[in-house]
Amino acid sequence: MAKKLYSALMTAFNEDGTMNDAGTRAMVRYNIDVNHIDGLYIGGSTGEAFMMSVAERKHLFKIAFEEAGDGCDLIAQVGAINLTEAKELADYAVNTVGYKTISAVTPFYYPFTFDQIKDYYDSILDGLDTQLLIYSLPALTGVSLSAEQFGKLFENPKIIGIKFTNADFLLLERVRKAFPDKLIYFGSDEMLLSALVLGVDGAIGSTFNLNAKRTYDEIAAFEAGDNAKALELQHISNDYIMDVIDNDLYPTIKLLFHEAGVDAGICKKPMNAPTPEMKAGAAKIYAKYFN
Ligand code: SI3
Repeated sequence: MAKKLYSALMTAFNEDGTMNDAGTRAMVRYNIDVNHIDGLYIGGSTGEAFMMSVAERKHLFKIAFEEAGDGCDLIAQVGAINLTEAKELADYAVNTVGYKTISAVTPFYYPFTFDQIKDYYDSILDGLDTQLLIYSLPALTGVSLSAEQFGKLFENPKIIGIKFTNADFLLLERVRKAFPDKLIYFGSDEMLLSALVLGVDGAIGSTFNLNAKRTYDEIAAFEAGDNAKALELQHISNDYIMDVIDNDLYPTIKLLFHEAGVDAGICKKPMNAPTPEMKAGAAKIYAKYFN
């Protein structure tokens, strides 16, 4: 099966923190029309969803779905520390809007037991005709699941895989070997090549919003057995990713969209508003990697 690339969709905001629908729709279009992306991951970390109200998250699901049409796969990230809200978001995404696939971040902040985490996923899925990707991101959530624990979550047949944002390659290898039929989408863009070697099904990430072509070329080189070319492309991507992180990750990706002619709005506070220095930095990055 061909490996798939998903951009983690950004949400455009105005200076007053309200949603900028035109900007979000324009980023959906860019991903479909210019990147020819396989899919979009909507309302994740890159989408700033954890700083949005339930009403805003629902609205995001609706406009992204409307704009994308059948142009690419869509995954709605419904996870929230408030399980009632996560269930409401899942029900809305699936039954009101029509998403076929959802994802949910592991519940975070409190040190929940594994049984509580399993109950969270089973509760989100209860009564819903859908499929779900576990969103595992230990660096930000503090929640690390073992291969055995992933296996217990997979006992729910609606759970089809993992968005694996983790640099633990032994765990990745163990999960890959134990669950060959489950989907694993890797989420640390700067380590994609190593994850490809371990047999991931694709990747979901923020940096593909602008860097999709180079990443598709890397995957193609890897699949053709040209590891030297794949590594050369990963080196360039990592130079790009490091430059973007140094310039402030999410605000800079929006500034890069501006450089590409897409009015992507800005980030929501407490993320940074773009400064003149950040704008100049983004212009340099765009010229260096995309011209
Ligand atoms: O929206 C999302 O949930 C993601 O994009 C997750 C994805 O794994 C990204 N992680 C975070 C925390 O943003 C990566 O794409 C990440 O931005 C990239 O590898 C740069 O470090």
